Amino acid sequence: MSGGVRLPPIARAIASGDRRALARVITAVENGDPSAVPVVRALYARTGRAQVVGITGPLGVGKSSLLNVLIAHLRSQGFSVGVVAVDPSSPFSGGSVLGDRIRIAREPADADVFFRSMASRGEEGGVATTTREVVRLLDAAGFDIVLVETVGSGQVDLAIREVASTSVVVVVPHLGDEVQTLKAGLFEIADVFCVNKSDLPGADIARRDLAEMVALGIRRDGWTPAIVLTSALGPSGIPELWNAVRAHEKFLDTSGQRAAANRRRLAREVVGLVRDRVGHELESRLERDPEFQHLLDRVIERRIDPQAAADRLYVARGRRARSQ
Ligand SMILES: Nc1nc2c(ncn2[C@@H]2O[C@H](COP(=O)(O)OP(=O)(O)OP(=O)(O)O)[C@@H](O)[C@H]2O)c(=O)[nH]1
Ligand SMILES: [Mg+2]
Repeated sequence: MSGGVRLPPIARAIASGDRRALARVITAVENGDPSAVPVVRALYARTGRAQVVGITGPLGVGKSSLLNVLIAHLRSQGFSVGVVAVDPSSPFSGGSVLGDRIRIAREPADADVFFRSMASRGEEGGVATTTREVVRLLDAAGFDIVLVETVGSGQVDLAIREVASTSVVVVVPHLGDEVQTLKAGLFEIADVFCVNKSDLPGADIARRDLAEMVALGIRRDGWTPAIVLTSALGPSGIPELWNAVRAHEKFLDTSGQRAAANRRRLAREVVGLVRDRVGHELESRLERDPEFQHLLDRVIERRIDPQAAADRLYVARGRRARSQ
């Protein structure tokens, strides 16, 4: 879509800073309401301006508490901040639980902070798509910085990589086995390691362990992950945390990695959308396809194996596509 396209009224409202319109469309996105689709699409041309930072890490390490003090720091510098917290427990089935879990103190009057928590309903890919769309809405709504909190496991990590230009992995002193897990999964996505709860003993040991780990691994993009110590309680280390994020953002610009990563992300998104469509189309067509049903009978009877059935269908599909 080009600049001259007229926006639907609700999209225009979002772009001009109407927070209620924003909240309403985010709810629609979360609910998979088709009315959100044209709004998100119309606003795409206005996205790409916000700086999107992911905050991830194991349960209870203090991600929400950190966000809370980070927001205050960013507000004191004049930035507007949108926050999406992808919560592992469903806020819809357990509203009171959510109240305990998310400890973001909000100034209701401050229109330059917008906070939203979302359930991660566990459906594959769903969180990633929803998160991406909500981040884009916040971006189009004009927030300078968008912070995304997710718990570091499984699909949610992928979501972070797909939406954030800088990812902060939060850990706590006494990492122990956690370091092993981190090595496997989170290391590639950690642009900044944040050792939170550094008011507790063992923070320096954690820093040293992480430094050893960082020294061992060479990242493909050439960035050396920063390590910062914070406490959300003091608070302390918050400006340092933000400086580390900024240093990574600067690296993205000077190294050309921002453009490359952006291109890769969007390529994955478009390919994923095509794959979804092809998959759905194929599924519904195969259900009605006598050849498929016949092959399936033979698979059930153990006369051919599933791979062989797939081979035949794939070849037949190619033939059909060529003859069209
Ligand atoms: N001592 C200490 N406690 C902290 C610090 N930051 C957070 N906490 C405490 O750790 C607990 C968990 O904090 P949260 O901010 O909810 O952690 P979280 O990572 O967002 O938790 P989940 O979203 O449930 O994964 C709370 O009791 C906080 O008060 C810190 O810097 N030092
Ligand atoms: Mg939290």
